[in-house]
Amino acid sequence: MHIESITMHELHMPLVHFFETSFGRTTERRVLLVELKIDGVSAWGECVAGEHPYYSEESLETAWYVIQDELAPALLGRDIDSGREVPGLLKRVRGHRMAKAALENAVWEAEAESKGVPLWNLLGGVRREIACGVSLGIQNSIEQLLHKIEEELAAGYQRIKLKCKPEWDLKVFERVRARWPQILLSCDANSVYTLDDVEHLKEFDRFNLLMIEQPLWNDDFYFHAALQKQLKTRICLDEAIHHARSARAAIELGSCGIINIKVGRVGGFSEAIAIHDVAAANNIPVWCGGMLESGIGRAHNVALSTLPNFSLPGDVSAAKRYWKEDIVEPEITVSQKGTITVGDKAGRGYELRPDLIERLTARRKTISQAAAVRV
Ligand code: OSB
Ligand code: MG
Repeated sequence: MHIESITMHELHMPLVHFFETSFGRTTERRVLLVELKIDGVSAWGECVAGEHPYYSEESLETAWYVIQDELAPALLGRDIDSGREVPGLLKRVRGHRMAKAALENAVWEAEAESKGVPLWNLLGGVRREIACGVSLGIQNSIEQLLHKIEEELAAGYQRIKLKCKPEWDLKVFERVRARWPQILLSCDANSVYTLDDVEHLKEFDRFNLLMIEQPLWNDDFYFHAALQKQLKTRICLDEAIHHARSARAAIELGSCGIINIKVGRVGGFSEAIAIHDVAAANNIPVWCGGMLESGIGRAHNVALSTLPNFSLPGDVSAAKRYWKEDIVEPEITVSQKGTITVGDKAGRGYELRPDLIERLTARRKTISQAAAVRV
């Protein structure tokens, strides 16, 4: 597979409902897509970096720069056989995993297309139906949240995750549990608590939560291990897990009982699969996280979720929860039993809508071999 050119597309996509976490509220996504021309055919990847470097150090702008100046030049003109070769080619650049993932995942798409197999199959998937949950942001009122939960449960979702922060935690869980004592319920703090909150976090044990996601610092798993010893509820790490080695360290330390795998956060499908395998070998269940993706990133998350150890419902939910119109067809939908089914089509499994992509595009840049200098 010969990599001929790389085009970055920045799309502006308004969310149907704002999404609020402990680090702020998002109303419109700026989505960075990469299009790789490989043997004359386009393959796509999504960079899940946010508008601001709040969830991680990366942002759309850092990804734009590093793809343009560092990563694209390392790939252009190469002849490769597999997505698995991409991490090695990009290794010299430290970090910037979301930018790297966008490129690597596009190569996996191309590989699946060229072999005539579905992407999920190429990744090592074993199930045709994946379990879906929802991530519900902080709302303007608890009543509004209860109303949303009711809607999502009626739509069939198998697990409800609540974004939380001090002042939006215990009193919220009280109300939700009073109404739904049995549902699969979890929470995600996005690193908002510290060790001063240990007594407060112990109160979470009263609510029979499936997990508490990333309660402490984004770069920590040492103090998460200390916290886990004091909690009955399992800790799930998200932000802190960057690769298979950190997953192994976190598991050996006892920092978590569950791992959230986001393909962007870990630098691409190869590393996501490696984390999946480390977790599986240690009996730690994983699930697929979300980053408010457009159809391309969502389709990739669906494919990844078919691997065997993705045994808990992921944050992989229907496109209509985020977008009035999504850029792939058929629309990604969730069944009444809270599942998404994968098909037999080669590659991504969903077609692009070029006219819509064109309409949503705010900025575009093509990097071709001639312009790229490799030292
Ligand atoms: O921590 O899982 C997170 C969105 C942006 C940044 C961080 C997170 C999230 C989500 C969204 O929870 C999940 C989704 O895409 O539905
Ligand atoms: Mg999270």
